[in-house]
Amino acid sequence: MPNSAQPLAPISQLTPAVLRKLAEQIKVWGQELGFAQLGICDTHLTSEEPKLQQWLDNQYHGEMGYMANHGMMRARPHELHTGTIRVISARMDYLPPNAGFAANLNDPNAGYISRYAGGRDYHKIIRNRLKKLADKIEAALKEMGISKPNSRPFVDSAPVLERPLADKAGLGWTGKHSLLLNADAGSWFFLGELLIDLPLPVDIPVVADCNTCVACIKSCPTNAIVEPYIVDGRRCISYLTIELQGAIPVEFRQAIGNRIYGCDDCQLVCPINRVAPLTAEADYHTRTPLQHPDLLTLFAWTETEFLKLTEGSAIRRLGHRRWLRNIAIALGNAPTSTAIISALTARKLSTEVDDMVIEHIDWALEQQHLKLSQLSRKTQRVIRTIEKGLPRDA
Ligand code: B12
Ligand code: SF4
Ligand code: SF4
Repeated sequence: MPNSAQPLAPISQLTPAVLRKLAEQIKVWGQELGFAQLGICDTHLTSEEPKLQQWLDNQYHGEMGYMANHGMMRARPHELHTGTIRVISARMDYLPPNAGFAANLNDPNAGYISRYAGGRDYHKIIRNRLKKLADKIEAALKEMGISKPNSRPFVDSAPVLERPLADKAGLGWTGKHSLLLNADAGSWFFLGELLIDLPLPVDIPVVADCNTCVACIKSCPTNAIVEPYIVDGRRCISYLTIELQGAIPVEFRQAIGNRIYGCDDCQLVCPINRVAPLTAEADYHTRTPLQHPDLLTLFAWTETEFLKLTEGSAIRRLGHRRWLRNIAIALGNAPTSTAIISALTARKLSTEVDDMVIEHIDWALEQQHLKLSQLSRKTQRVIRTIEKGLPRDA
């Protein structure tokens, strides 16, 4: 332990051997902090820039203005946080136990909530853990008489290309659905990163690919994976139900089915996910009211109930209005029922809806009536057939 009065030496004093040992130690700390894996890469993402530009030029970001706002900073972590020379990329598993994917998707009277969102909001959890990792690095360097590194944690909302960085840091390879895949863990994990000015040794990217598989492309309900590795955000149910502020285009409403917050289909059909481990974080377990929830119960929540029952969850940011918008679509897609028609009609009169929500309710009512008349026409035909063909048993 150096004398506390002594000035600390600069980071440049660290030898390659010490940095190698520190990198190993950082990965151990990462696991102790609940991350499934950590990897280290440099900040050069130049080869990603034209692909990102093309994606933006194609308007695939839709209303996500934040994707276009920062120019090419997303591909330049050193511009985002000056001095950065390494990115410590981290992944954290979120697959909850008893996910019940098939049972939930197969029940049109229940809403489906993407399994990353049923528990506590991951942003805070991951940022806090990355901050703790930074504190451990700082303490270890101080112990060696080296000055404090300059670092900053990021997760999701920052203008940085997290998936390409994680790919570079050896955490997995990019699947055709554009998400990061890990041979031992599938894709049910979040990414986060610590930008830092320590010249740590970098990891080697994983060489693997999807081979001839195209399951995710074929299964996407809205054909959002327009080419292998390229997602047109505007078509993705995750964008439509979470990011989009206004009306959901009519062309996608039936395909959305009962998905009221996000979508997991491209991950559900992915063969690599067969080996995915369950999360060790109880905070990511799906809360009871959000596990296989009855659509009519959710639709009846007042704004106060919505805010209370989604406290601490990412869903809260959606707001009650868009929550009702999404559920209205799912109700329109549900089998015809007088209870649904009554609930939709009653909601239209509540003070909690605006024109945008009302338009979705009207669409849902139209779908319900359409199915009702189709059903009654069919039933009428059956009755006529019985009367004609089976007069004795009619
Ligand atoms: C914007 C965004 C979205 C948008 C757009 C999605 C998209 N694919 O871009 C929407 C709202 C649709 C979305 C949806 C989802 N998202 Co999102 N999203 C982001 C965000 C904020 C930015 C992604 C981005 O930079 N897109 C821009 C485009 C250009 O990047 P890209 O898709 O990676 O494009 C690259 C490829 O096209 C590649 N490319 C082009 N040609 C080729 C060819 C080859 C051979 C290869 C290898 C690559 C390649 O080059 C491009 C540039 O690098 C990140 C967090 C972050 N800050 O990075 C999370 C993130 C990517 N999302 C995440 C998740 C979990 C989801 C959902 C699963 C959520 C859900 N269940 O509803 C879905 C999955 C949809 C999907 N298949 O992508 C996780 C992914 C974790 C993982 N395992 O990879 C991230 C990293 C958030 C996090 N911190 O954990 N998301
Ligand atoms: S999340 Fe759903 S809608 Fe989006 S790309 Fe994947 S399968 Fe398609
Ligand atoms: S479903 Fe197939 S093509 Fe899509 S990401 Fe998984 S392995 Fe790759």
